[in-house]
Amino acid sequence: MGLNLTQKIIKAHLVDGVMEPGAEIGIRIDQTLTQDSTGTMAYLQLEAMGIERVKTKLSAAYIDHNMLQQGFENADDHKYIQTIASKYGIYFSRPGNGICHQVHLERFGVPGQSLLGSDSHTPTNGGIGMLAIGAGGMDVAVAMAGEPYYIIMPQVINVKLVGRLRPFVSAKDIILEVLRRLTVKGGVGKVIEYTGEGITGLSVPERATIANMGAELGATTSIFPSDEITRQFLAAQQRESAWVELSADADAEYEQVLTIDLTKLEPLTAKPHSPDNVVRVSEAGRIKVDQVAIGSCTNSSYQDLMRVARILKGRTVDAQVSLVISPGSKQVLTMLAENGALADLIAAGARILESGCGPCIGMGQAPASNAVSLRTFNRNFKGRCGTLSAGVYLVSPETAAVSALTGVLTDPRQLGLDVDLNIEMPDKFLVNDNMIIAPSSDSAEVEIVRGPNIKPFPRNKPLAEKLSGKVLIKVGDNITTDQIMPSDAKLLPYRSNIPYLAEFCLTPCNPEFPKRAKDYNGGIIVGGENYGQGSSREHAALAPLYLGVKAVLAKSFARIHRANLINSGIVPLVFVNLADYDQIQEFDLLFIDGLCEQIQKGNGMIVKNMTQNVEYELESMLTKKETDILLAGGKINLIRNKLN
Ligand code: MIC
Ligand code: SF4
Repeated sequence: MGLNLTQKIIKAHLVDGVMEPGAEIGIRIDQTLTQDSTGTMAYLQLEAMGIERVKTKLSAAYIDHNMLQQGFENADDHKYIQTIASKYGIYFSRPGNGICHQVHLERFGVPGQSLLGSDSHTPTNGGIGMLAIGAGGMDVAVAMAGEPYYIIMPQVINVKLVGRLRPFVSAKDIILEVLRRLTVKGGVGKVIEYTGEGITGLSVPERATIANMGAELGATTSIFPSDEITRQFLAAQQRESAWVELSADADAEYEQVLTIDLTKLEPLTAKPHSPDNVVRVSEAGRIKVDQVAIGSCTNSSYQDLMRVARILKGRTVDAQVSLVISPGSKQVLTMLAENGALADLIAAGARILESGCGPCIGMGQAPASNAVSLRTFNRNFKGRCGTLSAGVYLVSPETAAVSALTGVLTDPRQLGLDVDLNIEMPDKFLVNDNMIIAPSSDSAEVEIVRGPNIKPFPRNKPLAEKLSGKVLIKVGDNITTDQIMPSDAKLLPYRSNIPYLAEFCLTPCNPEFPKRAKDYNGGIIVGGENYGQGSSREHAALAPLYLGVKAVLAKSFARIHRANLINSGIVPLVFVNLADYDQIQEFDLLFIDGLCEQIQKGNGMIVKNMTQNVEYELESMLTKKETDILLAGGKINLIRNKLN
């Protein structure tokens, strides 16, 4: 039996374990990336490991998330990351150079290599044929130190694309269709592999749009083959030598096959407040729009913004709409400036933001109260845009641009615009790496600059035999890390200050949570399905740790958040009987006896509800590695123990 592409790349990187679905495997990591909002923590952890230079083929540190610099905190973080990067052998992409995933695709991504990034949208580089996985900062730090990355061998789902997209229908609509079919938890424990003749009609950035939003499926990653289109993209980026041809064997097998006929696809939108709440734009009803935001790591490539410019050229944005555009990279922005498209955007009334994440992570452009915001981004979780009462609709750049003109959510085909949206990929991109700083060749010479905003990260103690605590909060399904550890313009500057952030932990679910945790000297969180979906921020584990949370009991967990909990020494347990979740109440006192022994034995775990005088069976589902991490009280303790 042949291998699919995921299996081929994993096989080439396998350093531990066997490639059987469900088994724990260790893979060699070729490249890493960090961004500023998870980077400070990752580099503090790297420092704690005591190595001198990173051991990867390439590591890059991007500044793209928080660039408002409304206080010294941000600038402190940037300086810290810049000096650490120089000292440890890491390329530093300066603020203004663009969004990590977009720049990485342009300048560093290599088909067939593995990439681990401290950002959940790292799979974007699956568009160029990389095995690109998002993880918590701690895991990325360990990979920089040359250690393998451990995952459960994923199942592979094949999405077969046939036919060609029709005008005004785009790559975003493909991934929205996948989300509609599979939902936000349909990809957990899986890799989504794209094949079929339909992919030959998609450029590398279009493939990257699709791979990017595989994160919203909860997937470990998504991947496209590396073909002639990939070669042309790399050649146009002056990196043809990085190209290798890669595809699945003809007789490869998959866990599940989904076929999407691109010819039949229509413009889609994900309605508030979940990326899988997908309907046809034409069937969404008449929705008045207050804001349109175009950009993010999903949709800010040269092709995307050229299409937007063609739609807007010679027209004016509706009087009731604020249109903001954040180009994905300096390369994209410069090319638009040189060919005049930028002037068309500005003339139409678009507000041009700097190249970075911007409104996608709530860094500015919070909509008005009860506003409707159309965004080409990837997440529309409640409150993420900075306004709790606003509703965000996720759409393609074409739908966004046309709706900005009409002032209502509009199927872009309906306006009957006579514009050619067939944007050829350039033979040559404008390559100028002057905003990427190579690391110093003399580490000893570089002094690390540590401003007052850089605080040490919290550490846990080795696991105790008895665990007891009150249920501090009980939440429902699909709780996001944006709810567990909110991020916006007010909080993002404090990503290296856990004590401050902890004051906001889980407050979107219950404003009392931090106070409760302090009053009861810590305790336990109870969650529903897919607890911790979304961002890779380990702050969603470190803040609870700081508040004394010892365990999270849930119906199921999102992959990255579960790993972050374990890395912090917080025990994640899964209900065997879902009825127990219904029965358990806030403030119940829970007790686990013989915790270490039960964890070492594996699986079944008895949790006593002292308040209700009943017992529950939960599963730990820990691998051997995860067991060791938990027993040590977190990954940093385990590594320290090893080094000593
Ligand atoms: C996001 O899109 O939520 C972020 C901000 O990029 C996060 C990382 C973070 O919280 O810093 C992610 O996706 O991992
Ligand atoms: Fe940045 Fe948004 Fe992409 Fe996260 S999803 S990396 S915040 S652009």
